[in-house]
Amino acid sequence: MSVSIPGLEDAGCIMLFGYNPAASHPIVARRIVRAKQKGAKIIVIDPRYIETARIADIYIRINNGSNIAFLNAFANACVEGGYIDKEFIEEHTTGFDAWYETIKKYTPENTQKITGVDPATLRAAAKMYATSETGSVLGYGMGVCQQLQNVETVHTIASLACVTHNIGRPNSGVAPVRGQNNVQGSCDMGMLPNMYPGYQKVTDPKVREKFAKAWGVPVEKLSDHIGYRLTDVGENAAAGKVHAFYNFGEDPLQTEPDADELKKQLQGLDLLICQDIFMTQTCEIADVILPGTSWGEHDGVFSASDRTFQRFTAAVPPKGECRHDWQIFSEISTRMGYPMHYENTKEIWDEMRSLCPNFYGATYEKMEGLGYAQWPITSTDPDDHGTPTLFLGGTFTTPDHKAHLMAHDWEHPTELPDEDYPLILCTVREVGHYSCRSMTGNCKALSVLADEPGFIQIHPEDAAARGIEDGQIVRAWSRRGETYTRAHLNPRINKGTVYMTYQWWVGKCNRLTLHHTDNRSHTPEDKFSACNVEAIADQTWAEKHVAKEYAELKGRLADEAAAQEVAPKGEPVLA
Ligand SMILES: Nc1nc2c(c(=O)[nH]1)N[C@H]1C(S)=C(S)[C@@H](COP(=O)(O)OP(=O)(O)OC[C@H]3O[C@@H](n4cnc5c(=O)[nH]c(N)nc54)[C@H](O)[C@@H]3O)O[C@H]1N2
Ligand SMILES: Nc1nc2c(c(=O)[nH]1)N[C@H]1C(S)=C(S)[C@@H](COP(=O)(O)OP(=O)(O)OC[C@H]3O[C@@H](n4cnc5c(=O)[nH]c(N)nc54)[C@H](O)[C@@H]3O)O[C@H]1N2
Ligand SMILES: [Mo]
Repeated sequence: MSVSIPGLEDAGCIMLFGYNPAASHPIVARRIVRAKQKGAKIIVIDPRYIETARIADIYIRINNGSNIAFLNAFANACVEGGYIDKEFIEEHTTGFDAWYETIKKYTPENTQKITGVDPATLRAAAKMYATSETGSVLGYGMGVCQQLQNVETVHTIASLACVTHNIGRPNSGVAPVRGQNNVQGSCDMGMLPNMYPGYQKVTDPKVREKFAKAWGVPVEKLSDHIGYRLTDVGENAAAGKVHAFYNFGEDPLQTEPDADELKKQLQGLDLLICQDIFMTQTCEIADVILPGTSWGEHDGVFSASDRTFQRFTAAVPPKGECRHDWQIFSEISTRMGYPMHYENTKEIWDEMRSLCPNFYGATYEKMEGLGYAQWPITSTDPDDHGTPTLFLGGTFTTPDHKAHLMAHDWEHPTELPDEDYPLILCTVREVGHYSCRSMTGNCKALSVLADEPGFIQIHPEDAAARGIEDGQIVRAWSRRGETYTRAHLNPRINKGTVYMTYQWWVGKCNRLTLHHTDNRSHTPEDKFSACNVEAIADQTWAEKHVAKEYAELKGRLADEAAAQEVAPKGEPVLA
C-alpha cells in the first residue's frame, strides 16, 4: 500500500475495486465508514452489491472478468473530461503518449458490452475519483489479483493514480489491502522465490555477496536461480522435477485450484513435509509433520498491509512437542550441516535489520507495547516511526525516479461459460471463516454460526430456472470435479455467476476451480471458471451424505493426528 490504513479516514474519495473489506478486513471497513462520516465520497465497483455498496455514492456492477476494459474506459473518461494532471504527468511520469495510444481505443460506449456498465455512470465515477480536492485512494483486492490479467490490472490502476495525480500527495494513493495477518511480512522477509528479505533480488550479485558474507558462506552457495512458485509445485512434481516439498503454513489441498488433481500430484512426491499448527488435509498425506506453535504461543513481528511492523508476545507456553517455527528451521538447518543458532526472535530481527536498509530503523524498542515502525524506515531515532505515505512529491523508486505509465489491452478470461457449463464460478470470502479453515473450523463457537457443507450464492432467477430453493443442498460441478453445497439465494449478486467461499472442506470449491496461472506472478485465476449447478430431489439423502462426508473427514484427520509417531523417548527433539 502506498497509503496508511488510519489515513484512509482522511481521503476525499475512496474507490473500492474488487475488494470487500466488510467481510475480509472489518477494521479497514470501519475506517471507510469513518471516512464517509467525515465527508468522503465512496465508489464501489464489484459484480456483487457488497456491504460497502450500501454507503457508496456510486455503485457500479461490473461484469466478472472485465477489469481492464473497464479501467481503460475509466482512464479514457478522465482524459476526455480534462481530469488528468498534465503538469504532474510531464514532471513525474514517462510514457504518456504510448499509454494513451491504448487508452484511446476504449471508450465508455464501446466497452459497455464487455463491462455491462452504463457510460454516464462510468463518467460520473471517473469525475468523482479524479477531481477530489483532498485526494482519492483506490483500494483493490482479490477481484483484481485472482484474474488472468492480474498484474496488468495492477499496472493499469497505478497508471490511473498517476495521471490523475492521486499518488504522490497526502491522503491519496493505491491500497492493495493484503490477505493474511502476516502475508505482507512473509514477502517483506523474503519468503518469495525471487527475493531476499527487504525485496533484494536473488539475481543481483551484490546482494548475494552481502548475504553470503553475513552468513559466513561462499557466495556460490547462494543460488542466483529464481525458485518455483507454490502454484507450480504440483505440475513440477508430476513432471519429476520436484521430489520433495516442505510445506510451511499452507494447506494447498484446500486452497489451491483443481484440488483433486493436485492431491494426485503431491501423493507422487518422494517426500512431503508439513509444518502446521493443525492437522490439515495436506498434513494427512504428509510423510513428516512438524508441529509449530500458534500466535498465542510465540512472539515475533507482523507486517500489516500498510508496511507497519508490529510486535506481539506469547500469552501461553507451547504444549507437547510443538516448537516455534524459527526453532524448527534452525534445528533442521543445523542437522543439514549449516549450524544455525538464535537465542530469541530479537536476534533474528536485528540480523535482518542489518541486511535490509529499508527496515533498519525498525528496532524492537520502537515496537514495545503498542509502538510500531512503518517501512521504509532507516533511522533508529526512537521518535521516528517511518513513512506513512510513499512517493510524496512524486518521487518514485524507479532508476529515473519517475512513474512509468503502462496500459494493456483487455483479454477475456481463460474458461468462458458455454452450453455445458453455463455459469461463471467466482470464489470469494465470508466473514465467519478463514482461508483453509483449519483454525476457524476447529473453533466450536464459529461452527454454530455456519458449518459444512458451506454455501453457494446463486441469483434467485438462476435458482428458479433449476428448481433450487434457498437452503437446499445442491450439486455443483465443473470440468475438474464436483461438490455438494447449500444454496443461498441472493439477489445482491449478478445473474449468471455463482459465488462460493473457499473455506469449506465438504463443499470444496477448489475441486471445481480451473488451475490456470498468469505468467508473471503465477497466481491462479480463482475468480473465474465455468461450472453448473443442479437441484437434488432427495434432500434427506443429501443431508445425510454431507454429514457423513464431514464426519469421515474429521475422523480421518483425528486418527491421523493420534497415529503420529512422536520422537523416540529420551531423545530431545531439539539438540
Ligand atoms: N473472514 C475472512 N477474512 C479474510 C480471509 C478469509 O478467508 N476470511 N482471507 C484473507 C485473505 S488471504 C485475503 S487475500 C483477503 C482478500 O480480501 P478480498 O480482496 O476482499 O477478497 P474476495 O472476497 O476474494 O474478493 C473481493 C471482491 O472481488 C469481487 N470480484 C470478483 N470478480 C471480479 C471482477 O472481475 N472485477 C471486480 N472489480 N471485482 C470482482 C468479488 O465479488 C469480491 O467482492 O481477505 C483476508 N481476510
Ligand atoms: N478458490 C479459491 N482459492 C483460494 C483463494 C480464493 O479466493 N479462491 N484465495 C487464495 C488466497 S488469497 C490465499 S492467501 C490462500 C490461503 O491459503 P492457505 O495459506 O493454505 O490458508 P491459511 O488458512 O491462511 O493458512 C495455512 C495454514 O497455516 C497454519 N498456521 C497458522 N498459524 C501458523 C503458525 O504460526 N505456524 C505454522 N507453521 N502454521 C500456521 C494454519 O493452521 C493453516 O493450516 O488461499 C488461496 N486459495
Ligand atoms: Mo490471500
